[in-house]
Amino acid sequence: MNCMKPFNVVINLKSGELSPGKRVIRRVSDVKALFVDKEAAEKLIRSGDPLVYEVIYADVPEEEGHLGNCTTIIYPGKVGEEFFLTKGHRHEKLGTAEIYFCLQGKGKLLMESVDGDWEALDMFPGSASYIPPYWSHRTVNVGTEPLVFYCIFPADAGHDYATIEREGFPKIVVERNGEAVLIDNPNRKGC
Ligand code: S6P
Ligand code: ZN
Repeated sequence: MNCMKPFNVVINLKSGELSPGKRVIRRVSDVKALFVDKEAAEKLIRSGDPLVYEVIYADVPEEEGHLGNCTTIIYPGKVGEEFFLTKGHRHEKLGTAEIYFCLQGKGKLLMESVDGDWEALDMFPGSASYIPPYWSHRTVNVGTEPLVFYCIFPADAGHDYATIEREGFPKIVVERNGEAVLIDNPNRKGC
């Protein structure tokens, strides 16, 4: 029997710092393949390779029955005209859902179902977005401040990054006349 003890983590609702937690960081060089404008990505890498996002995980066993939880902080910025984003993934256990609770900032949650439907939900402080089973998900910071959100998911859900790396999302989010606009992904590959 698993006799793990209950525990708290403390989340700073403004910065997204989660303590104690385990941090993963992604710079432009880690996500450059996701952006359409490769030249702009290389230029950013040469000029200091800025941080795109951080994920801070609570220490929970990646086992059935547990709930993984973490904060994600996406910094404001763009590669060319495309806003900073997360790699995006679907869960290895495709039949697992997730909730994203936005604490700070302004974002778009892009999703695609295994049937090829797509959706984009607005993220804003107080929004709690439900990602159903069988939907891949990527988050985009469309504001000028860090986008901070808290995620809860089955701890054994796993991450499949390869499918999205290979195919891309149907839409990308770009800035046009000061607005965040969804347009077709010119690099989208067939499924
Ligand atoms: C995990 C959950 C989030 C993301 C995080 C970073 O299932 O969806 O914790 O891992 O927002 O995104 P990504 O695509 O780099 O894992
Ligand atoms: Zn997920």
